[in-house]
Amino acid sequence: MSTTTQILSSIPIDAQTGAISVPIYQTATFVQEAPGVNKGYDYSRSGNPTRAALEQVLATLEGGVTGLAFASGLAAIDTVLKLLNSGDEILAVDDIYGGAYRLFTHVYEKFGITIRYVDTSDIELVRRSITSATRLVWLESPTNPTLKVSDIRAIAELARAHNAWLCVDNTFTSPVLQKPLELGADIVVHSATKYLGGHSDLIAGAVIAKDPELGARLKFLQNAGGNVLGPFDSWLVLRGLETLPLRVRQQSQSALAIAAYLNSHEAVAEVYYPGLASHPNHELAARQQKGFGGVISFRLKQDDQGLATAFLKTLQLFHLAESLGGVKSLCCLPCEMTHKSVPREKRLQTGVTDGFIRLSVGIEETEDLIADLDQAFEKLADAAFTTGIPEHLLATA
Ligand code: P1T
Repeated sequence: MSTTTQILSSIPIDAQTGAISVPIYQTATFVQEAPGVNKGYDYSRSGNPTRAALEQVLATLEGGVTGLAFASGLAAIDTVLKLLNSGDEILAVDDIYGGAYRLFTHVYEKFGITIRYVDTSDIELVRRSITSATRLVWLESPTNPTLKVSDIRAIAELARAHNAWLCVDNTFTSPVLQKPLELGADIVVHSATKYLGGHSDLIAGAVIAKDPELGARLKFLQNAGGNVLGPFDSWLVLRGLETLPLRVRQQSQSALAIAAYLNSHEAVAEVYYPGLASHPNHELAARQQKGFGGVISFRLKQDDQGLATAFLKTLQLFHLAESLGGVKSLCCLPCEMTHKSVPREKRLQTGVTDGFIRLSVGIEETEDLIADLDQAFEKLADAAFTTGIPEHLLATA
């Protein structure tokens, strides 16, 4: 069954009214017939029918048993971390979303959890780094923002052998392109703010677990912590999901063409996109994913923050904003935006220089997006690439 068919057929028709769109149960509580006697719901933090419909679709889509919807991607990640105890260790990919880095390092370390960041695209390094204290292996694949790809199946085996859970942040690919639970992961998380929602109009997160017992522990933590997604935003994510495969297909197709365009541009030093044959993990990505996604990063030959800023401000269809995965194309400068909470030395180690640029490709026509990049390169070309950054572009940078 295609993913679109799977999504559309797993969104329930309302049994009471036949409504084809899931009703928004905008309620805090549910009237009980007698104390403890109810129709399956007692209080919307513990469970809400609109959220429950979304959670079921999320579980189905990722091939899991339990799906849980949260108020943000970070709330989802936070809930997974609460599975750990003081003294436990997380082995995490070294190139990671800045907010996840901040939560791991500045919140959980103080509770006695050790976090070690390694390049998980190097399986030997993972093998050498995993210890008997490792309880959780944390991957983004592809990573934010250098699009590094790790071997999920091989790492799942290593994690299992060490009695550790493998959690994969599947935000960048979405279940349309990659299903980590089928590759052996125990937990998948999403910033549903991105591709799942798809329209840059909400903040949401998701956790999906394969094992019912682990799912029940996560559901307990969801209710205990209370970081749930509200009914209206649950409905928005459900509506976004209906077009997820169509959007992701278009975004991946455009991104591949844009990556190839950037790769052949004389002003570009390096393009980070797993769909390019030159990407160090291209073969693994082609095997592990059904497509390469809509995020591309690159560096200009003149790797300079001012020049990159001027370039970004010259773009018209790519809007300068945090986030990714929406229908409108976005661009950003990770060092000042999404990855500002990662110390500069650490950023530089993973290649995220001060001039490093990230693009999120939307659903505009491919040629219009390439034309937009082209006009930005042209404006910079004469003055900037030969004699430095033009004053008028830097004035508002
Ligand atoms: O923003 P929020 O919904 O809380 O999701 C956090 C998050 C988790 N995981 C990944 C891989 C992410 O990229 C994010 C959020 N990222 C951005 C806002 C960004 O622009 O990269």
